[in-house]
Amino acid sequence: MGTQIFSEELVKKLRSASSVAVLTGAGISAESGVPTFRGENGLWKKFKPEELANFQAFIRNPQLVWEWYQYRRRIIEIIRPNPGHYAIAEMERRHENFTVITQNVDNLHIHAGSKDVYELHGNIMRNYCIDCGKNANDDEVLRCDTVPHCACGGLVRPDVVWFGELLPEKPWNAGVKAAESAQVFFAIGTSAVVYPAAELPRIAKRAGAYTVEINIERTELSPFVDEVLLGKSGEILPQLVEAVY
Ligand code: BJW
Ligand code: ZN
Repeated sequence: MGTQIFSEELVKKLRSASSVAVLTGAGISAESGVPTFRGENGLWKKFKPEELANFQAFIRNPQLVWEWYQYRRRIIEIIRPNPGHYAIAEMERRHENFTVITQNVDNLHIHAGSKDVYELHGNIMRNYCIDCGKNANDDEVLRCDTVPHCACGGLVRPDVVWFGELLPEKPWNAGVKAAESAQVFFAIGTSAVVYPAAELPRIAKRAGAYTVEINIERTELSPFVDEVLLGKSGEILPQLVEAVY
């Protein structure tokens, strides 16, 4: 683990910031053992997320899509937050306003103790009926190997946001508000190619935030931020907490 040197500017800005926001993506959970969607160790080499994570795919082959989610639930059930999640929870305790906006569906920020968490793309542990909208979250559904049916006969789907679907209004609005008011904004472990989530760091930048990207590689967002910290979030974030507070 190399020792990360942080810019004076970042340290100073963080020390005096009352409003800080972070946008996280699959990369923050990579060190916990959750495969990312894209990039080097992206799990979904066989399937592009665009091919499975959409409603048409579910209607065409509900069993395939259901199995993909069951497979991922089995991973998510047994993993734990990593030092990156814990460092973010620690940062929350140091600022008056601290918002976690996550594209992840894995609950790891909550498990790490973050309180102000907004899930832009839903939550993999919840399900609902595509016909009547009723929630279907009992153990039986979560354990089902074959795609479950609701009492009304409708197919049960995971409560996540697929391509072409609108993001839930409350977390999206909260994310925009946090981006607009943050003095420091972090984009962590996201390839920043999926919109509208990828718009948030840009909104923050335009509103005057000091924007910082943490990623193991440069992304489409890198040219737009004030500072790129290259490396694993589970290593950089604890060092940042150590250096700043
Ligand atoms: C590390 C690390 C370590 C690794 N430390 N870093 C053309 C242009 C613009 C937009 C569009 C377009 N055509 C269509 C659209 C819209 C579309 C979109 O953005 N498509 C683009 C892909 C082109 N967006 C939508 O459809 C959204 N809805 C919408 O726009 O509604 C309006 C509308 C309505 C009707 C019609 C049309 C529009 C919805 C998007 C939903 C995304 N859903 C998914 C699945 C969620 C459920 C599930 O989990 O299965 O969300 S897709 C998938 O991608 C998932 C993720 O949240 C999302 C983002 O991925 P993320 O988190 O960035 O992960 P990766 O894997 O991409 O990146 C990981 C990063 O971590 C990498 O950079 C690594 O380097 C790094 N990393 N290890 C630090 N240790
Ligand atoms: Zn139903």
